[in-house]
Amino acid sequence: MALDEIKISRAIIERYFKKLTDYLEMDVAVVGAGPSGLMAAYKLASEGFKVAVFERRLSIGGGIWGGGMMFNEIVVQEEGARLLKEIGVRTEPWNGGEYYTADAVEVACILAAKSVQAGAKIFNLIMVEDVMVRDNRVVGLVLNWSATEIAGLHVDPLAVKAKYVVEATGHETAVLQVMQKKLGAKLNTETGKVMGEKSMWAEVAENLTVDYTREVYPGVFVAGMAANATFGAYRMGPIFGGMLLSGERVAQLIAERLRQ
Ligand code: 48F
Repeated sequence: MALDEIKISRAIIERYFKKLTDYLEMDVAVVGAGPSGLMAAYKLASEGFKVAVFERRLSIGGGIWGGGMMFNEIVVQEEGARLLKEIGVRTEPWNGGEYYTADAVEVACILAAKSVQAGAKIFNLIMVEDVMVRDNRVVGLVLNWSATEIAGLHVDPLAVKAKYVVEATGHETAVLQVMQKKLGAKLNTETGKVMGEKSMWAEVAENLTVDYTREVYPGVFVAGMAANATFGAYRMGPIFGGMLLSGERVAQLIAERLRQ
């Protein structure tokens, strides 16, 4: 078969632009393709909602790849192992089932594949640089290519609309930071602001991650490490069950709202 470079280019451009234009409006926009964001996308897309994930980096998976201190094994507790098994990741009991381990590469790849196959669209290399607010509610995101930021270019962004946004940018809380900076947004926390993480305390932090998975500003839910950082909880270090469970929880909360 003769290969034609222009046809190959045309195929990429046509397909990508169809995908992007199809997702100018959606039910849920997830910001950040780490474990919490990908699990949220998988669960919501599995229920038939229209979901896109915007990820600033080339690679998706966030902190999964590095396991703990770049040892690429993931540790989860029983509840987290349930979610990994559900998506088809192989887990291995450790110390008679006190914990479970999984290969970090397998977790990242399967979680991403499952969310895409469930119908979520992942847009990598796109960063969320701002939000759109109408009547004190976030109604959309302002996007730009990550490359413009890296190159320090001033290029105007584009925008998408979403009924709900999941802030899953991890320690950075990038979406909330910009909302605070540009809008002086008052968040649903004790101080009205992102409170910042405390030092490591895995047991308490894992439960708080799920508890603090909630709407923090009309239209914006926090999940994963962003939930901890927003509500001033402890960090949990290299245990990932709370991240996955927080993704599941945020999907349940948003699905309830969307069905109303
Ligand atoms: O950090 P990350 O993996 O978030 P998470 O789902 O999971 C945290 C764990 O990986 C780990 C941990 C477990 O014990 O504590 O840290 O809470 O993924 C966050 C993703 O968000 C992307 C970032 O590149 C990463 O892949 N991100 C950050 N800012 C933006 C963004 C932005 N402005 N726009 C788009 N993506």
